[in-house]
Amino acid sequence: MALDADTLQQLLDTVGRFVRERLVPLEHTVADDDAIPEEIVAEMRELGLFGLSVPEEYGGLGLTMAEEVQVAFELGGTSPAFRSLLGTNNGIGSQGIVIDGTPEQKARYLPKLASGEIIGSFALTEPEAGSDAGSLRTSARRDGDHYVLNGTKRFITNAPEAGLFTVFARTDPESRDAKGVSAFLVEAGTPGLTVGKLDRKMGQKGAHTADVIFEDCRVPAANIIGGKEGQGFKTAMKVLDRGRLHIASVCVGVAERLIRDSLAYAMERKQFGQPIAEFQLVQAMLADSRTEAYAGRCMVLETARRKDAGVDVSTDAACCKLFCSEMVGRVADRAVQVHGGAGYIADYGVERFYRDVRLFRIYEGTSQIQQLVIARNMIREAA
Ligand code: COS
Repeated sequence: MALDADTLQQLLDTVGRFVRERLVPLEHTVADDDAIPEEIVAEMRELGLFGLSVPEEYGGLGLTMAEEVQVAFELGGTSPAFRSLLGTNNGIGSQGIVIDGTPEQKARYLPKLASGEIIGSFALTEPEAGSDAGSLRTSARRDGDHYVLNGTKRFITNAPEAGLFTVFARTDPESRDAKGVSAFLVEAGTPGLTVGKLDRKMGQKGAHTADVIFEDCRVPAANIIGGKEGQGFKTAMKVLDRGRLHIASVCVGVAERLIRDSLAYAMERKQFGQPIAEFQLVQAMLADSRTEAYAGRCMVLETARRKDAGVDVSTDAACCKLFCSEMVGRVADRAVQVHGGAGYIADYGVERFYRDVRLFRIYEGTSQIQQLVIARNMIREAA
């Protein structure tokens, strides 16, 4: 349900204040420790940040997409690792249930995801299946009123923290493509499920990924999302359509943060007797970044509003993810350039953002997959 304008503004102000006053001061610590302090996680829970997109009847805030992207703009104002921890509960770790789950699955899991009592995780990618998501090999063999899962999932965000995994596995052993794939809800602690060691990543320290391994892991048949085999790939695609829009909005938020930092530095830093912001070549970098971030903000808001109106935004969500993730890469590069030597030194934090934003062009569909989705849909519409 859409919030009234005042309530939405209050929410955005509260999240903005939380980001500036609680999260920004901890950015270095979180990167150094590769961990988000427990008291911060508790505050996130109190603010309802794990349940932004979960319907109100299951304890979430039930935001519209247009409202959610505005919250994500605010969350982009700090290290992406913070957003990553609550991102899966609002996106790929819960939306399979919200979109396609049975009433029982919704009632059992959504309240815990909305409150942040458990962390949700999305296990699609495998050692040999990433962009070609339909080719996955993890198998799910029916055995009485259970399925037996075997296989390995790779680079799974929040796997070490997760209480619930949405796992994609092949229920039709004869199939080789998307049609034989089903989605399962697998609780952490189920015998046969293990999480590998933490991946050592380029950036986003504090956010964790790891392998998830299934060895004769028995999952109740009631935990197949929607109760039907063969629907898993479509569930994944619907979840990713939404996730791509959310990631695009985080990219806009991070770009705006980097622009603020770059402007502040350029107005303070003096060379040749004046602030470097007075130099037109520096101004060009600031202006280009501002223009691109504004374009990203507009396209994300427009796509979110159209999604709320019931329009199929698969193509536009891919456009948003493609443009905004590439855009924030350019903005981060210019931010390093405006900061000069300081941009390369860890103490200033800009180099950390430069590494952090690199992931946006890769996960939830690479830029090349977005291009492919956009062009395929264009051809389909024209035919
Ligand atoms: N919404 C609903 N259904 C969708 C859909 C969407 N956005 N996209 C595809 N589908 C459906 C198709 O309609 C098709 O259904 P039918 O068989 O009934 O016609 C089915 O899903 C298979 O679609 P398609 O033939 O297009 O599948 P492909 O195997 O060719 O794959 C791409 C398509 C490449 C687009 C897909 O594999 C993809 O998005 N890959 C990237 C995955 C990704 O983001 N990985 C990152 C890791 S997850 S963090």
